[in-house]
Amino acid sequence: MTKFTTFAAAVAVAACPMIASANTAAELDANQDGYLTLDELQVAYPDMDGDQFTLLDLDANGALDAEEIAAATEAGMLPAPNEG
Ligand SMILES: [Ca+2]
Ligand SMILES: [Ca+2]
Repeated sequence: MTKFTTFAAAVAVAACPMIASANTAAELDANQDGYLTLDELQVAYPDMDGDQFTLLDLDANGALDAEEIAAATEAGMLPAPNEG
């Protein structure tokens, strides 16, 4: 069983879910659930308010998924934070 457990752990690491295409979004995703909430966005974008967030949250589920983040970025509404 030890061998199997080790193998399973290795697979789990290799299969670690990736957030689609957005490193920045992944970094902002504090709880790593794959979605950015207003609170998470405000860490990088303190000026983001509820009205802006509502505009970005296309399906109005209270969180931005990868598609919504990509759309917001393309629209210039979610500028990449300065990278040092
Ligand atoms: Ca999150
Ligand atoms: Ca959404």
